[in-house]
Amino acid sequence: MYQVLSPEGFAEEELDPRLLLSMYRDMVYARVLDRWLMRLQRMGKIGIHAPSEGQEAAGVGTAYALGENDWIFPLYRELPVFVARKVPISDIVNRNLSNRADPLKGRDFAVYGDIKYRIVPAPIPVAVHIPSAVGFALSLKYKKLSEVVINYFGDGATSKGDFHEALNFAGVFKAPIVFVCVNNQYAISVPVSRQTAVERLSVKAVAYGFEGVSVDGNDVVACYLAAKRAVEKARRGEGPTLIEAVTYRIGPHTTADDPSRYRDDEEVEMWRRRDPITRLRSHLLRRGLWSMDEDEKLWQTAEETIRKTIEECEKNPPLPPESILEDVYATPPWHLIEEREEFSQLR
Ligand SMILES: Cc1ncc(C[n+]2csc(CCOP(=O)(O)OP(=O)(O)O)c2C)c(N)n1
Repeated sequence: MYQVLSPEGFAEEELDPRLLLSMYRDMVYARVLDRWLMRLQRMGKIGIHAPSEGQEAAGVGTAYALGENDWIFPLYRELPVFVARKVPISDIVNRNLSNRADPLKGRDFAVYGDIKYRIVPAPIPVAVHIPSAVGFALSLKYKKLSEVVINYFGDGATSKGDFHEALNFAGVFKAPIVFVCVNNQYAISVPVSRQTAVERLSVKAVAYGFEGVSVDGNDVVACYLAAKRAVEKARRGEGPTLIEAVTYRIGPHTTADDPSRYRDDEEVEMWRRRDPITRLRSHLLRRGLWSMDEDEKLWQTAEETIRKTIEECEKNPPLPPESILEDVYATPPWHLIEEREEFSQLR
C-alpha cells in the first residue's frame, strides 16, 4: 500500500510547505464543519447527515490533484472534497438547511452539488453515478476537451453491477476518469470482508485493463500524489485509474445509524490513533512549519467562522412551497401552472 507520511509524520518526500499547510487548513475546516452538521441534525435543524470524520485525507488529498475545470462526481460523504474545492461554507450549510439560499432548492436529500463548482450532486442509490461519470468523461473526450472526471464511491459500491459495467466501459474506451474508492471498511453494517474476498479492492482494475493502486487513505500526501499521477495520465489520454483509499469511517454511517451494534469500541479507537489530521500535523511540527500555538488558533478560528456562518445562514427564510413545482419543465404545462396558483393562494 502506497504511503508517504509514516503514522509518526516522517516523510522521505518533502512536499511544498504552502501546499501542505493549505491541505491541513482544509482538513481542519472539514472536520469542524462535519461536527457542526452532526450537531445541527441532533438539534432538529437538518434532516440527515453522513459524517466524514476520519476520511479528510482521502477527500482533500485527491481533490487537490484536480484542475479547476475538472469535474467531480462525489458520493454523499464528500464534505472534505467540497471544502478542498473552495465551495463557500455558507453554500453547504444553506444546502443542509434547505432554505431559500439552498443552491439545490431543497431537492435531493442532503447531498451537495453545484454546476458552478463542477460538482454533480451525489445519488443515494449505491453506485449508480459510476456509469454516469464514465459517460460524462467520454463526452469530454469526444469534445476534445482536456478536462477529466474524478468519481468517488465507497467499498460497498464495488459489489454492484454498475461498478463493473462502468469500469469495463472506461477501460475499453480509455475514458479520462479517476475512480476513487474510499474504502472506509463498512457499507453501513456490512464489513468489507463480506463485500469481497480480495485483499485490496484496487486489484479489480486489472480485470478491466487499467491500473489500480491502493493508498493509505489517512496519508494526505500519498492520496495527493497518487491522484495527481492518475489525473495527469487521464489528461494525456492514457485512460482511467482506480485508486483505493484505505481509511475508516469514525462516526456512524449517517445520523440514522448506531454503529455500536456492529463494531467494537477498540476498533474505532485503533483508527482514531491513525487520525489523518494528527498525522499531517506531526509532519508539519517535525519540519518546523507549524507550532502548537498556530494550531490552537486555527481550530478556534475554524470553530468561530463556521459558527458565525451558520448563524447567518439560519436567517434565510424557508423555501416557498411552490418551488417543488419548478425546474422539471423549461415551459411548465398548464396543470403545473394551475397547481402553483393554488399553492400561492394557500399562503
Ligand atoms: C442500491 C442501494 N442499495 C442499498 C442502499 C442503502 N444504502 C445506503 S448507503 C449504503 C452503504 C454504502 O456503503 P459504501 O458504498 O461503502 O459507502 P459509505 O456509505 O460507506 O461511504 C447502503 C447499503 C442504497 N442506497 N442503494
